[in-house]
Amino acid sequence: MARTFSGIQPSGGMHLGNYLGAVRNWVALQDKHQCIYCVVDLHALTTAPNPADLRANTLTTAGLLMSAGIRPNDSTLFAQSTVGEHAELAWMMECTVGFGELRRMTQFKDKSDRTEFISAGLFTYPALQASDILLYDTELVPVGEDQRQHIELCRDIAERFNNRYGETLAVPSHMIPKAGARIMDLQNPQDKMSKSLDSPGTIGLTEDNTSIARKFKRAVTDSDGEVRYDPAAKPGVSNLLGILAAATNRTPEAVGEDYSQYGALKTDTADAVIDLLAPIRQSYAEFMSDPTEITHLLAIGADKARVVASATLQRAKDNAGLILHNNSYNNSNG
Ligand code: ATP
Ligand code: LTN
Repeated sequence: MARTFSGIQPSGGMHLGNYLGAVRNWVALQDKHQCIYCVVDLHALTTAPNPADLRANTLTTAGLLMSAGIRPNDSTLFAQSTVGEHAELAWMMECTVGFGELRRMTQFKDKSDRTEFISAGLFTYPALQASDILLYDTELVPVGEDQRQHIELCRDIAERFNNRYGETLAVPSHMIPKAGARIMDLQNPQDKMSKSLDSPGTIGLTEDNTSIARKFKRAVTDSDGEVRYDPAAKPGVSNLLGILAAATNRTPEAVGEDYSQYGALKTDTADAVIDLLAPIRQSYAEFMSDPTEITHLLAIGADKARVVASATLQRAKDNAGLILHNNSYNNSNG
């Protein structure tokens, strides 16, 4: 069966953009593929979070994924740091990617502009991401638009590795949804909705209905009064159309034709989002009533992931000329 892999950072509460851009597709793919989903806590270390926050956010992110419909019995759900192969293959990926390639990554440029201490890990972040993906012979990587460049770089890394050392790593493709791939902040519609910005224009996945309705009511639009999908000229209105389209499985252009007033568009978008998120909020409350169960499920997931990851890592090390201690010991002992 084809394999799907994707990851999410435990950098705080998940938001509507994570759900519409990525997680909703993760859930749907479970019926077609063998799916592996990872809470990428090592990636979160790039910005030195408080340890207690990181630990708590890893559990709540896993809880949110299950509340959104990830089934740990069918899929493999685990925390990145518990499968050591990720960090080990990442070094080999760092030696396969070019400094110039990493320097062109727009996520690095954006994030380094916003931080005082720019860690080397923030710069080499896509090499660890390539390791995540390539360890599982992944065919498909469902992500939002902001990750397109990283997945393309991952393909280049895999191809370069294979050219150097012979066929070793499967070359993956990205899956980016037509609607919902880039949800913008409701207060600053020129910026993408983000966990780490902590903006009043972010809609959390477990936010209550009143708060969701209020945030949509206050969403920034413009003063020309025309409902039209035009992200460059009308970012606020286009974002509302994009959200409503993604939530109702239509195109933003088609949704735009149904409205002539901003007020009705805001109300209907809020209602559609409330319908989408209310069941997630309910099941999240149930999941979080027993966090030890989440820890237990993540441990089972890690055991499943390690079986695949260790085989790929051994193959990559062997092909690159690294000595496989276990094998040579076994061989010399018959
Ligand atoms: P951070 O702000 O901490 O960088 P984030 O909100 O960008 O976090 P990630 O953990 O980096 O979230 O991303 C998880 C998944 O959600 C990725 O596939 C990413 O492309 C997708 N995603 C993130 N933000 C959005 C958004 N605003 N619209 C659509 N998809 C998004
Ligand atoms: N870089 C991604 C998170 C991420 C990821 C991955 C996504 C880490 N490893 C592997 C897809 C596949 C982000 O910042 N959203």
